[in-house]
Amino acid sequence: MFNLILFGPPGSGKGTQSERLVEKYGLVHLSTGNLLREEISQKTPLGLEAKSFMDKGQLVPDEVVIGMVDSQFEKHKEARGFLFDGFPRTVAQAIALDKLLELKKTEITSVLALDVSEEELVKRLLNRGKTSGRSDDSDEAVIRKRFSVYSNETSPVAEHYKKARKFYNIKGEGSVDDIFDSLSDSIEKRMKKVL
Ligand code: B4P
Repeated sequence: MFNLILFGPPGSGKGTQSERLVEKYGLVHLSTGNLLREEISQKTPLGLEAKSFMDKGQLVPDEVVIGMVDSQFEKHKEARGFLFDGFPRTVAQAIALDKLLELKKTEITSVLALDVSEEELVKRLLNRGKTSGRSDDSDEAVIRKRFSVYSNETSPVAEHYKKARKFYNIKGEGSVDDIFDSLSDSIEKRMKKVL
């Protein structure tokens, strides 16, 4: 299997690039943000719990997110690989993911991290907030809170994968097409080694 993580702060383009990458490489797209928003729109108990965290710019508790990922694995037993988008966001989630993949006799191939300045991120998210109806994108204070959560809880995940020599930085500013080309180049280098 070929399992990728697309990593980066809120608004760095993980969702945008993932949609194209899964199509090009035939991977299953596993976006925890999208899964949570689906639960919210269906007003499930999990969705109602998640919304209270997301609206404040906080992370949804690890056990909720890990359970959700586990059931996606069950649903896609035949996948040739996964693209994880927005997951893992804590070291506990990264450790849980390693274990889940080990049970499937596979592992993360590489982590591609999108580098974008904070000023550009705020601009993108406020802009999306105008049209998406996402409550976590409309308020600059909530956006700033998401950055502080990212730097405290999510950036240590980078260290986890750096230690495993699986972490690669990619310039995340510029046109969507140029960033997609850089990601594709990096993926194809790793694919040659794995497949
Ligand atoms: P997510 O849904 O993962 O979303 P995100 O981090 O806000 O954005 P992403 O990086 O995907 O940006 P996008 O491509 O859309 O998380 C939302 C919330 O869910 C979290 O805050 C948290 O509460 C919860 N959550 C999710 N996963 C969790 C987990 N594992 N554990 C706990 N909680 C979790 O791009 C953003 C905007 O930029 C778009 O409008 C796009 O059009 C624009 N854009 C993209 N690329 C661009 C480019 N090159 N130039 C200009 N604009 C660009």
